[in-house]
Amino acid sequence: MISNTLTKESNAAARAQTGIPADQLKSVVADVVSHQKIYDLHTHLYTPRFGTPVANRTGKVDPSGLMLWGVEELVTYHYLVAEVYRVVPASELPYEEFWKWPKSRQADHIWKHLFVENTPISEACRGVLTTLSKLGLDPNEKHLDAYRGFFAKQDPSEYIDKVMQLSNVHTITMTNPVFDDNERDRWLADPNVGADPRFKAVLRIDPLLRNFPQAAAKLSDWGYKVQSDPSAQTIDEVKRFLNQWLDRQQAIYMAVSLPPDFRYPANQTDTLALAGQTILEKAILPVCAERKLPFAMMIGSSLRTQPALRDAGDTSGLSDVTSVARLCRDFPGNKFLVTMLSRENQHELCVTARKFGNLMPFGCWWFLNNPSLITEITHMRFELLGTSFIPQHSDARILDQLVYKWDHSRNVIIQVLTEMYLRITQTGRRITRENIQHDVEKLLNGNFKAFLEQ
Ligand code: HDL
Ligand code: ZN
Repeated sequence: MISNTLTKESNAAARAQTGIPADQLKSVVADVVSHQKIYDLHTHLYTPRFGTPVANRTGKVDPSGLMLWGVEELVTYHYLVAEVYRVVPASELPYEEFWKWPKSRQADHIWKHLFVENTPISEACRGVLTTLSKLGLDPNEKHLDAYRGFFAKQDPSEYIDKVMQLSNVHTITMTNPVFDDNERDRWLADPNVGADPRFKAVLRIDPLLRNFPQAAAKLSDWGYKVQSDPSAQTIDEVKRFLNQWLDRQQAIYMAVSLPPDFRYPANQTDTLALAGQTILEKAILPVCAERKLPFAMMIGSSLRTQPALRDAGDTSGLSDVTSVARLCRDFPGNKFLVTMLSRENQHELCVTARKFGNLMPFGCWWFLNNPSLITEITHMRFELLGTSFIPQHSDARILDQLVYKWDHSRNVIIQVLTEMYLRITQTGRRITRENIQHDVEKLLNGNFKAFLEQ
C-alpha cells in the first residue's frame, strides 16, 4: 500500500513539475481558477443577524433588514433599475411612482421589460440568468412566480453556505457604513451582529471625508466632542470614534468612496476639501497606521447625478492618480487599497503601483465590472505588475450575485491568464501546474491576505 501511495504522490509531484503543453494550458488554468477558494475583499453583503426583508423558511422577516437575497432583490438591483428606465422612460413611469411600488411589482416590471420583451444582453441582466441557472432554475421563465417558491423555501444562513459553495468564496468582506443609522443601530443593539466566521467587517466612513461638518454634527450627537472645524480636540475625538468602531466591528480595513475631484493636497480654496484633508492626515491615516490596517480608497464616484434614480443615480468621473501617488509617498507607514472608477485612470494607477509597494490596486469596480473592461484592465495589470495585484472583488449587494459575479470574472481571468502563460511558453520557458496554482492562489486569496498582514 505504502509503495502505491508513494508512487501516486511522486507521480503527482512530477506532474506538478512538468511543463504543460500549450494546447492544454487553458484547461489546466480553468481547473485551477475554478477550484481556488476566493477571499472576496469588497461586498455589500451582510450576516443573517442583520435581519432580512426577504420571505424565507424561518418565517423571520425584518422589513428594514440588511441581508438582501432572492430573485426579487436580484432583479431590482440598482443597476437594473437604471437599465429599465432606458426602456420605459420616466415620461411613461414617473420615478416616484416606481419607488412607491412594492418590491414584487418593481421586479415584475423589470423582468417584463428587460428579460421578456427585450433580450437580457447587458452584464447585469446576464448575471441574473447565470445565477438562476447555476441554482438549477430555468432562465427562460416568462414570469417571476416560477422562481419565487424556490427562494421562499430557503433558510437564509443555509443559503449563504449554498451560495458560497457555488461561487467558491471562502470569506465575504462586508461594507459597514457607520454613518448609516440602520447599520449603526444594529451594531449598538447587538455587539455580535457581525460575528459570523464566513464574514469580515470593514469600517466605511465616507461622510468624514466627503462632508466633515455634516459628519461632525452626527459625531457630536453621538457624544463625541467634535467641532465642524478640525481642531486638535476634534482630531482626538475623531480618532477615539474610529478606534471604538474598529474595535466593535473587528474591522479588517477602513474604506471610503471618493468623488472624481478628490485631490491630495486639497484645493486651498475648498474649505470642505481642506477639512477632509486634515481628517485624513491627522486622524484616519494615523489610526490605520497604528493598527496596521489598510485604508481602501475607491475613487471616482459622483453620487446622485440623477437623484431620482436613488442608488441607481450615481455616475463615474475621471480622477487624479497623482493624488494617490502623493498619499503613498507621504504616508509610507500606511497601506493603500485603491480602485478607481474611470477606465481612463487604470493605466496610470498600474504605473503608480510600480513605484509604491504600499499601494495595492484591486478590482474592476462597478461600471468597469464588465468582461470587455475586465479583460483590458487585467491584461494591463499582468503586463505592468506581474501577479502583484488583486484582479477582482464582487461588490455584490445581493447575496446570490456572488454566483454570477465570480463566474463571469473567473472566465475572464482564465482567458487572460492563459494568454499570458502562452506568451511565456513561446520563449521556451515551461509553465507547470505548480506555477499556475501559486499564481492563482496569490491573485484570488494570498495577495489580499498578505497585504492585511504585512
Ligand atoms: O461605493 C461603493 O462601494 C460602490 O460599490 C457602490 O455601493 C455602488 O452603488 C455599487 O453597488 N457598485 O457596485
Ligand atoms: Zn461597493
